[in-house]
Amino acid sequence: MSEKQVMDADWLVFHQSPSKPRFRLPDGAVDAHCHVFGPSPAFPFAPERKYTPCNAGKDKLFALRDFLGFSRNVIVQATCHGKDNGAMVDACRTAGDLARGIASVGPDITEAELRDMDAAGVRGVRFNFVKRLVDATPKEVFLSIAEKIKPLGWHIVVYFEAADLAELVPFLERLPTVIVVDHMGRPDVSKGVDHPDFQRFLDLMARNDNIWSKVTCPERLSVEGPPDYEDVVPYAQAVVERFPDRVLWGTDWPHPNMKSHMPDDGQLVDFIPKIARTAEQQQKLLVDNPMRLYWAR
Ligand code: 0GY
Repeated sequence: MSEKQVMDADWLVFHQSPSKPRFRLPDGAVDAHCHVFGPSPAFPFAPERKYTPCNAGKDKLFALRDFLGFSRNVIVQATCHGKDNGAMVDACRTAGDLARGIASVGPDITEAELRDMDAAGVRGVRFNFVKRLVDATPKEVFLSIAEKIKPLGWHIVVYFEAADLAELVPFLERLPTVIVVDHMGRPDVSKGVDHPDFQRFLDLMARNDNIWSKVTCPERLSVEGPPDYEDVVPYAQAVVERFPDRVLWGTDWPHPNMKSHMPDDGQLVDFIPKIARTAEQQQKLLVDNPMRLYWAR
């Protein structure tokens, strides 16, 4: 008998009636960081998960895509599904050319399994170092996975907390593919852009032109909070202005583990012109960069 999967008592469900963004997205805009949760029981959550979310399936994701004015999604495997990429791959297959995926795999993944996922639209793997989300994986294991996915032309998405960056730098600089850092490496925005921690992240990007950043999740990083998330603006602006060709943006729908509040996805879209202030920056952030990384073939 499978266990009944009831969402955590303190789980916040995604916004049920987001506002229509005032910012008009450029044609062909990509939501390059979002997830699907289940729906369970068709796609059960993994036994080793650290949280049990609400169901948030592909139909709801695609409806939000259309409502906000996006054309495409990059669906990132969420840790609540462990290494069972079924829900994410199913969503990619349903969307066809309108979605790409990022998987979570173990070192025992076979070439045939990778090729199967590639055919469904998967273009990378995620290495997660956030301790509240996953049990630690040895770096040697990640390096062996990196070698396996490299021949497919895939890249690696990394998720870590700012406090862990210094220790991770040598490892990141050994990875043989494009690397996409989630949420600007999660800076502590109370410290200021000039703080050595954030400067370390900018330096890492400056030294390594294979390292990209998602300028995502003001709702997670902000101390000030909604609706404007003003304290996150200087951080995202700094990354966009310095590395306009290596940035991506996404909603992070359905916003796992948000405890302070549930963001209005329309307001999140309205954050974009504050951090990418010119039409050229917006075109790169929302269309050209994700298309180059995810839809080149
Ligand atoms: C995010 C952030 C989080 C969760 C996950 O896969 C996940 O469970 O990514 C988080 O809790 O910070 O990028 O969605």
